[in-house]
Amino acid sequence: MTVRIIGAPTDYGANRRGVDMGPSAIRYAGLAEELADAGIDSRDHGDLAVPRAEELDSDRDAPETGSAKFLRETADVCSRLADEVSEALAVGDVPLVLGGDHSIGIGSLGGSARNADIGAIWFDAHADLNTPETTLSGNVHGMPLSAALGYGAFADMPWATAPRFRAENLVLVGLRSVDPAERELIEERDIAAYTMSEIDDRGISAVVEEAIATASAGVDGIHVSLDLDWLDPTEAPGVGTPVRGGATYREAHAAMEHVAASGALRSMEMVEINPTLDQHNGTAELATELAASAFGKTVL
Ligand code: DIR
Ligand code: MN
Ligand code: MN
Ligand code: MN
Repeated sequence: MTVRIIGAPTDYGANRRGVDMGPSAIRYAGLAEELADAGIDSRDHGDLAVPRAEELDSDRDAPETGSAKFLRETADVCSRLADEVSEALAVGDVPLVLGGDHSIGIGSLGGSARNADIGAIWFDAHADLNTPETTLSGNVHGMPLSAALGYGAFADMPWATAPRFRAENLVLVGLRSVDPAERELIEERDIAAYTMSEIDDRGISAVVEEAIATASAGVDGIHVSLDLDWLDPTEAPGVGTPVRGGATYREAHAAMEHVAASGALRSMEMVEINPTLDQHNGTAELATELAASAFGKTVL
């Protein structure tokens, strides 16, 4: 197995500048070395070209799509990202996408689901299930799952929908900040969702084992999306939207180890790292360690 590293340095989808430096921060933290030390082969395919937000007009919302900032630019980057991800899979590589804000999940899911049925585990404080109609922020990083599943205005955006990904194979893990409309959607579509309270009660291993079973049921593989704000801000302060009460260092590693042990991992992404808000690049360093665990690093 070769891990193909693909950088997607966007910040179109987030309301604070700095997540576009995520891919650099993760590479500088030693991702390739961390993987090599663990005996994991990787190849870095560099970054997608992403025009800077300052050079664009931020309020180019098309009226038919409601409120979704930089939607055109997001569509462009995600279409190219989906191509890269699906090309990597076609030659047998496992894509590891480095964000960037979470809107790039639209491209990762789209590429991963192009030639296979997939499930997804979404490790995140947030549900990322807003639509252009329900969003309170206009930030597309709060919408990638609705985009991939074709909800709301996304139903008419073929670039956004992941062809072979269905809600019954989506599992949200670590929720602690959910908007009212997202709560309704989770209920309505019967989406599997675990809050931090459930992790407190049942333990991370039981929850993640169940999540893997649900996500991988009847599909060819799973996409793992790791929003670093899933972790507690004491472990991962360098993120755009920190929420207290997140996963611990050990819980995060345990979760990734279960992912590795499942043998179902098809593609992965790590998003929302903002080195300008970090302490000594610690959040990116943590991300490199978690990637190694997800791809099978063991102590003995
Ligand atoms: C909020 C925050 N639900 C939104 N979402 C975030 O803007 O839609 N996602 N921070 O990562
Ligand atoms: Mn997210
Ligand atoms: Mn989040
Ligand atoms: Mn986000």
